[in-house]
Amino acid sequence: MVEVTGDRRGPITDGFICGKVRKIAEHMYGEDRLTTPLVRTGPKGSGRWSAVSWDEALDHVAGRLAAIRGRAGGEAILPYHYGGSNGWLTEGALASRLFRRLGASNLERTFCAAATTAAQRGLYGVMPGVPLEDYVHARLIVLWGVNPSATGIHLVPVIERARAAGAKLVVVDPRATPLARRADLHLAVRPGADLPVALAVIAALFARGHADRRFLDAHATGVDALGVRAARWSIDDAAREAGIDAHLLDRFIELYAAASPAVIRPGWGMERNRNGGSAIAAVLALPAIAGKFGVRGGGYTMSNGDARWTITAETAIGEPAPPTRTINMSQISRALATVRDPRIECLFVYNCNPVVTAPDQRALVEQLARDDLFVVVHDQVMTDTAQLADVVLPATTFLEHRDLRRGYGTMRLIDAPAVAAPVGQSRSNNQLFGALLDRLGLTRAGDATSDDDLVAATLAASPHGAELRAQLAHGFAAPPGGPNRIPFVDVFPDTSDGKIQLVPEALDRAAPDGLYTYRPDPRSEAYPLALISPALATQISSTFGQLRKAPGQLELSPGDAAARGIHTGDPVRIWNDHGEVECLAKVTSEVRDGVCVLAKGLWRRHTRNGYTANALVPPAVADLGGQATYNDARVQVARRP
Ligand SMILES: Nc1nc2c(c(=O)[nH]1)N[C@H]1C(S)=C(S)[C@@H](COP(=O)(O)OP(=O)(O)OC[C@H]3O[C@@H](n4cnc5c(=O)[nH]c(N)nc54)[C@H](O)[C@@H]3O)O[C@H]1N2
Ligand SMILES: Nc1nc2c(c(=O)[nH]1)N[C@H]1C(S)=C(S)[C@@H](COP(=O)(O)OP(=O)(O)OC[C@H]3O[C@@H](n4cnc5c(=O)[nH]c(N)nc54)[C@H](O)[C@@H]3O)O[C@H]1N2
Ligand SMILES: [Mo]
Repeated sequence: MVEVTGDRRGPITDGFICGKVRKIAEHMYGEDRLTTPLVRTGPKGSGRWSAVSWDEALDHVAGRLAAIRGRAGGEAILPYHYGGSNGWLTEGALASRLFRRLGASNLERTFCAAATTAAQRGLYGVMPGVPLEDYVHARLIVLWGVNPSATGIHLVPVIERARAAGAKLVVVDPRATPLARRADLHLAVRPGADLPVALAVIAALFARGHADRRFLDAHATGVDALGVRAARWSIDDAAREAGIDAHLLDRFIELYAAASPAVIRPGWGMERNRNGGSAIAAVLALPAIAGKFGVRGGGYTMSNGDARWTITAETAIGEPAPPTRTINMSQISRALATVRDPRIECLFVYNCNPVVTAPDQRALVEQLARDDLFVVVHDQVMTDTAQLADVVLPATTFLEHRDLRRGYGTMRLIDAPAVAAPVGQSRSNNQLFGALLDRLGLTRAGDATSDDDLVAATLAASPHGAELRAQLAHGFAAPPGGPNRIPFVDVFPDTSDGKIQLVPEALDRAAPDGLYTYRPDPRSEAYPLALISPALATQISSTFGQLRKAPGQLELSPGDAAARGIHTGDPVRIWNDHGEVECLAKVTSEVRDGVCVLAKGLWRRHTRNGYTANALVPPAVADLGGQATYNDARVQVARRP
């Protein structure tokens, strides 16, 4: 493998890719790459390992799984995986078959997009949003808690083309992101205050006669109920809560009401706090209230995972999910400490690096270091999580195994072949889990086991399988119905009555205080600053963190820094009741007062005391979906002497 670049056949990729994945060769062939199975020989975390053969490693792991299951029951085993960058073959597939047949505990996967998915499904069901390509048609683009310059670079040129044709740009973000600096309007809200802002917009749209009554009568229920809840928020009150100028909010309302096509791109920054689910629901309600659907480039876009692919891995897995208990991955520190009957005795980690991506890092590190917890990690490099494992197994990268994956934003599916020889003895997830199924006597006649068979079984289970297979043979497939459907022209909600549920009953019951109820900012005298941990352009998740040389930096506003006598380059301490981080400060007017930033994806080596932003993130969950609340940390900061 010498170079990776963007496919020119894709209308969105258009020949370029992010700087992050361009580093893949360094990752594949670098010194941190795992090349053989390793078994711990010293105390946990000591870094003392002995290299063993795959046969020895598999015998050891299978033996421990069988022993734990025999003594304590299958639920004492917890598979721990996120798989944000994985497709159908490497996330799920044979791993699901293995852990289902073992009767292991289920994992509720809530690091990302859990609140968003709950809200979106509740309001619209499974409905594809506005294709990113269609943003060129928009007259107004609203980026709400999203930073495409770092996390969705292929949208940036589309936005620029729309702007060149006269479109306006609004950004709602506590930080002055690159696009916020170029926007027509930037609402620098306090983290967690999007809900009052969106409700005040809804209330004003109703009060000023901007609500599209004809559209709502035809396509929505819960209109009056939402109107009543939104009416609790005036523009002045919402602006005060969000710490923004009320005139700017007023301007946004008028811009949004007047523009068509208008499209909202909500990101994942706003879901990660106590109000996240209600906030995203209120934002997703805006295009319905204001009648923005029904034209090309009008509406909203989330991940477009809901493109109605009609594909499921269930047939290929060949084993229904057992009714075993469910553990929320975002509360793993507590689960390991407190869950009983049975206690979790084995954590099997793959596609995940929880030591630096899960909340409540200090407590999690303590739990993982326990001698009575058997930890297996399957990964490509020696991650911070692998450091604390009993057994480390070398995994292939996406260039060394096949995967069937869909775009995150784009409505495209690709069957990506292995194009490079696996480094060392690395094995794919299906090779690993297939071997464990065999060793544990859990493989059954008729199981699809090879990647070929798994892909064939997955496509065969789709009513559109033949059509998808034919397209895949030519590079990539579009969802049945095409990649450029217009919401409310070509696609409609698939809720029970086919209408938008503006106050879905199930969500109203699920949210602790009812949907659209604001829970106040948790800042206190002791912890007055909101710490958020967004992505950087150079680093988005924890992947490739081993290649990063630069130390972590806490970004502070000039006002907050001056109040604490802090200058750029100073060593600082950031703390709250959950943990403490020691790193360097950077003073910048790109963050608003009251907010500080420590990027996500840092590894333990990037700070002085070996803890990252995740040490300050509470193990609490958002109002919907069991979502992790990464941006709900409140902290104090001081200069270190
Ligand atoms: N190349 C590449 N692209 C990726 C990924 C990758 O690995 N590689 N990963 C993908 C993944 S998993 C994800 S989740 C996405 C994340 O994509 P984004 O949603 O863009 O990610 P973040 O940087 O977490 O947050 C976006 C913005 O939200 C702001 N924010 C924080 N809190 C709040 C709030 O309360 N309200 C508002 N309005 N804004 C807030 C932050 O300042 C930040 O600028 O990126 C995806 N994109
Ligand atoms: N503080 C803070 N923390 C956050 C967030 C935040 O905003 N703030 N955001 C959260 C978000 S949006 C996300 S998506 C999560 C991501 O959380 P994680 O999923 O834990 O993070 P990744 O860096 O994507 O880790 C994936 C790991 O899987 C490995 N891997 C990749 N492919 C394979 C494979 O095929 N097989 C195996 N066995 N391993 C593989 C990679 O080498 C990497 O170590 O982080 C969350 N953590
Ligand atoms: Mo994510």
